[in-house]
Amino acid sequence: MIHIRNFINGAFSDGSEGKVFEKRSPLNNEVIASISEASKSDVDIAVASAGAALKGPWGKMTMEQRVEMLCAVADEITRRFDDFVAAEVADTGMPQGVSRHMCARGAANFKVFADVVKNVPTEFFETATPDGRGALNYAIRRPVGVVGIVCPWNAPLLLMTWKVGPALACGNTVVVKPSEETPQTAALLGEVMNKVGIPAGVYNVVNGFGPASTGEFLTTHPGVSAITFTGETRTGAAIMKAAADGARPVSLEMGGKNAAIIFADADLDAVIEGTMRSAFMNTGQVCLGTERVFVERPLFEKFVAALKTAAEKLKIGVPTDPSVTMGPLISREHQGKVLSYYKKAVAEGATVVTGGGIPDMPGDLANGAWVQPTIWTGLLDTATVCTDEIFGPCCHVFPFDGEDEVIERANNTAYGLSSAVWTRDLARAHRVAAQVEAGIVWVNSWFLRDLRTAFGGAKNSGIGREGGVHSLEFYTELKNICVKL
Ligand code: NAD
Ligand code: 6OD
Repeated sequence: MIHIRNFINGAFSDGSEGKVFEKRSPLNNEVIASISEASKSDVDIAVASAGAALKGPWGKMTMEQRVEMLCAVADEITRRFDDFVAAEVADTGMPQGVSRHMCARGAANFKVFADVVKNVPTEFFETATPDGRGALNYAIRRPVGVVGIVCPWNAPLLLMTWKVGPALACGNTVVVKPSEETPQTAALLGEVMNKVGIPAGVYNVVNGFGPASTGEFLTTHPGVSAITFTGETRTGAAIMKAAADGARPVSLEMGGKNAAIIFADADLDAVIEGTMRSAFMNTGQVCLGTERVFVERPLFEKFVAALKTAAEKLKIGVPTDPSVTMGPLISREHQGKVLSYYKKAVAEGATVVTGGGIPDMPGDLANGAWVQPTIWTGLLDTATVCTDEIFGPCCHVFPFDGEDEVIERANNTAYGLSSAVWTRDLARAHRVAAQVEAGIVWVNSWFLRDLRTAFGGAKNSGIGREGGVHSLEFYTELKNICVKL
């Protein structure tokens, strides 16, 4: 069993109150790690260290020096890639191939934002003045300060570095609160930071829970100038309330109940491949994943049969087996939640096309957080499993008859994170994509990411956009300087 400590002011430390919590393996529910919980005073020290680093060595570096260091962080993540993958796999249970894909983003998130800050243009205006001499206006960007980063468990390294990368590239310092379920990669990143010589206090990690624990201590801390969060919508709302004290900016990436819209002219093989990934990748624990699948009626039966065949070919098992394509859920607690939705679907009259229960697992794996990939048909759009975010390997497939109808039905949700539209008719693809209420719409693809593009959710799925120059809007203060000539 390993022990994970907090990383504060460049050093690993146990919590000052001596509190420790356990992390259990998703594979068999055995305890695999003990984690030091940061106390309120540990969070105070972390925030103070971040503030001091901002005024000290980090704040005094040129942008070029910072960018060079962040590229070194990316290189060191790549050098220790197998360690990151092993840590992430142990925490989450995701198949190694999935984790390798996710962890590669850990390095990319530093490289890309190092590039973005180097190349960002600024605005400049020549202004007329009454005396005819004129004035020059130009804008510069300054860091916002200490950024509090609160992370979820489903893609721990990717989602943490997606915030840490741009925050540091813009000259801020950070205090990160990893999910209590996935503390390992945040700790490893502390080792990386020290190895490449990032000054103490620039990157801090405080472990713990949400309410009345580290998450709340961090988000209510007056020394934190901005808060960026990824997680459930109701947690985001609580964090927004905390940020209101001190009128601090928030960036919130939250839940989804995303729709795929599949027209009968779509390339069926591509649609099945894309829908398999969007419904079942990472055991359905992807915020951008598809839990509502709308299929144009002429293709409906064929699509359901093909998706069922493909889902039944998923190989469930331990992540270290390279032939395994689906691991367990994150925890027994989450398994209970997902299984309760499997029951509700049946109670509300769903036809279970495949799955609906727990797979038979040998030996101690029977204690793990396994569920079957599950497909339903036959429910109304308003059924509980068609409206709540489940965050498991499941989807409901509905037939539809027309473009206007499907747009209305796809938009009939409180969420608005992403959507995937599948058709060979380009004009229709543009029409539908423009009308779907979501921050991201993929056409004939899913989870194809370019980190320079805007990322975020509409409606209850988010507030603000990050990615490329949009991240600069959150992680910097834009200052206008007006020079009278
Ligand atoms: P969660 O909201 O339960 O927890 C996220 C983090 O917030 C954890 O670190 C938790 O300890 C902390 N937290 C909880 N309550 C808090 C409080 N009151 N104050 C401060 N911190 C608090 O989410 P989760 O279960 O870890 O992740 C799954 C959810 O995340 C899903 O809803 C999923 O859709 C969403 N998600 C969204 C995106 C996106 O980009 N939109 C990406 C990944 C996951
Ligand atoms: O690709 C990203 O930048 C991103 N934020 C992905 C989110 C995945 C959610 O599970």
